[in-house]
Amino acid sequence: MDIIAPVVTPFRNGRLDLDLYAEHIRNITAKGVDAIFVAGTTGLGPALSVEERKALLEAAASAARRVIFQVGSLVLDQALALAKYAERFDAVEAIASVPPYYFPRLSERQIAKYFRDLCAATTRPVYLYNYPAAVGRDVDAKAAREIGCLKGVKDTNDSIAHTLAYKRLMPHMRVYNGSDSLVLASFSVGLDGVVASSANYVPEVLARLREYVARGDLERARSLQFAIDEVLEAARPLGYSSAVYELVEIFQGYDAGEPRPPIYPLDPEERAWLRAAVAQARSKLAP
Ligand code: ELE
Repeated sequence: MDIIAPVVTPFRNGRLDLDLYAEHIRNITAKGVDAIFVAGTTGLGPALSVEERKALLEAAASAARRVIFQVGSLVLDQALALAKYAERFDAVEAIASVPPYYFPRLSERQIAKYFRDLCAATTRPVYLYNYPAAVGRDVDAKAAREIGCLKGVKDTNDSIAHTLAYKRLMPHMRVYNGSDSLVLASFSVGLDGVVASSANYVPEVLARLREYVARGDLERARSLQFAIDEVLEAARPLGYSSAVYELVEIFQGYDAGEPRPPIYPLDPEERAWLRAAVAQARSKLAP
């Protein structure tokens, strides 16, 4: 069961800090992360230019052995170009994409065509990144099977049954859940793993949680999950995408850079509040 980190994208004064990006990836892979998800939600993928996404992929491929590259775009040519570009890197084990978003009246057949175009553009496996809360549409297991060429899915969904359905209908597909509150559940039902933003700030905790599940020690695994849930509860009202940077600093002890507006960084007061708010959870997460 894989622990996959949708890595944060560090900015300094509006520009990518690629050295920090690679360093962060090296740190979390040394602590139990198996693969890196580039330009996902936590990585602010939809807010990055094509050139920025290419630069991130290059840095990730130099720092990690296994990389999944999120190429979703409303400009089809850009998504296809990114999928092609990824073929240069041996570390890229799959291309992932959100379905075309924003336009609420696209048909299921049109969504399927988008993914088939992606599949045709690359020799690498193509994964669906399903995130209905963000994208405004659900590409469920039946719709995914209809597409015909998908080799995996990351389902960011609060329903584990929704994620399991992909495995039921397509047993050979790699199936990951993307919700931080379902790490325990994902490991317990035998999914292929998780894509968890908390892998940015508590990678060693996720590795321990996986170990407890493997040993059948569900009580210890559950208390780790509950402590992660406390962190999420504290961080979400501040704007989770921004709070993740601060959580890396709190838990890993180094500056993880900043997001880029319109994903505004936290104010100093918010940062101090978050640090105090997660203090208890932090002691529960300590080994
Ligand atoms: C998850 C988000 C979901 C992680 C990515 C991920 O960032 O690409 O709060 O459960 O909607 O999609 O972190 O967060 P929630 O895979």
